[in-house]
Amino acid sequence: MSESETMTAEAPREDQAAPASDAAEAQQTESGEAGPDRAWQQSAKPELSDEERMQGLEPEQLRKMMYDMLLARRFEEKTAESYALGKIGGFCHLYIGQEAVAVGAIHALRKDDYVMTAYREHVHALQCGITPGAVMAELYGRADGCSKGKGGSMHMFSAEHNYLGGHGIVGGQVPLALGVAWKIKYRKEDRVMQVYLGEAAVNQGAFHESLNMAALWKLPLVTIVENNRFGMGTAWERASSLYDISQKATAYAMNSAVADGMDVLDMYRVAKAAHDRARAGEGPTLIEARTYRFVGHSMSDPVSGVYRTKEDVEREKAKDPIRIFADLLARTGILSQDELEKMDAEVKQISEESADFADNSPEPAVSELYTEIYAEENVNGRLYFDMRNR
Ligand SMILES: Cc1ncc(C[n+]2csc(CCOP(=O)(O)OP(=O)(O)O)c2C)c(N)n1
Ligand SMILES: [Mg+2]
Repeated sequence: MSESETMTAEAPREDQAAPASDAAEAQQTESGEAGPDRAWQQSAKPELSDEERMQGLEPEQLRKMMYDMLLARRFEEKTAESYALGKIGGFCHLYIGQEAVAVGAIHALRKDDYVMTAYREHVHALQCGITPGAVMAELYGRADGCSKGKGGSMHMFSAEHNYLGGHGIVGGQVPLALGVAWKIKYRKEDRVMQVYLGEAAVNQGAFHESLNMAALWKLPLVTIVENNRFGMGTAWERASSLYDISQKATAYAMNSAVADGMDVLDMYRVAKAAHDRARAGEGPTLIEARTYRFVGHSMSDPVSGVYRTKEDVEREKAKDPIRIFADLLARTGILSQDELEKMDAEVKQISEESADFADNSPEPAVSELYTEIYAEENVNGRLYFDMRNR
């Protein structure tokens, strides 16, 4: 990792010395356009050749990254279809457009590392190795879902895959992840805790308390802010006095980096460096992944209209992370157009099969209502909620 990508309070990054007046200027922007573009100019994505971008990764792993992003996209398209048919109920937030973030960063983890995220989580769950069938069955609220059909879209979980959810309270997962990172250090394990959150959560108190403690105790916590520019319908520059999220790390003398969240290899590069530091006992890193969602906030929000225009979305779609990576793999001879199409047909088939699997999975038994809760049944068949009568 080059010097320019990390910073501590002692050694601020040159490219991120954004004057306060810039933030004020960005705030005056009504459309949300000027802020993001200006901020990108300030951040440092190094100019790399194709070879450097691929970081010596084996062709097989590069193809797997492509496969995972394609599967994520097709799986979520199938999810949207099933939702429209009424097979999935409740809240449902899709990740379409943001695939490179979780796919790149989780490829840079080992299987025994932990992942935790918010409610836009289907792809993180898949990437941790939960099968498409178990994720889709969870979306359908069925017994074969990874949370036995009791969690739904926002509360997937799998201890077996070190996937710790799936959290609906904005920012609520960050202190929990801090606790896991503390556990890793306390037990002297060689593991990393990777936690994701949306940009709208970073002005919450719990985020700052967690970062401070993680830095103070040099915990192996890698915090990835998925900056997709909107918290529901509120543009980031209308909600925050500071545009550049990675700068928040300076308050805690913590390493930080900006990653191109539309580039799976940039995500891999930045995350890998953060994991190496965490394993070496050098403490936490804050990563700001700049990305964009091509779909509405949730299934009940239109793609464009009120807070962003159709043209805004179309402009960002030109940076589709799947297209960008497919072009790289084609021109370097790693994956031809034909091979890509075959791969696409395969993941579409898997997505269809996951929906069939979910359809055929039973509803959870009523008795499941009383398991995995913070209470136990007493002799009268009533629930103890405070455990005092045990
Ligand atoms: C504590 C809390 N406040 C408000 C909400 C309602 N809410 C759900 S999603 C959301 C926007 C969060 O945006 P961001 O963190 O940027 O994540 P994104 O949806 O863009 O992935 C809000 C305000 C909530 N779930 N929890
Ligand atoms: Mg957001």
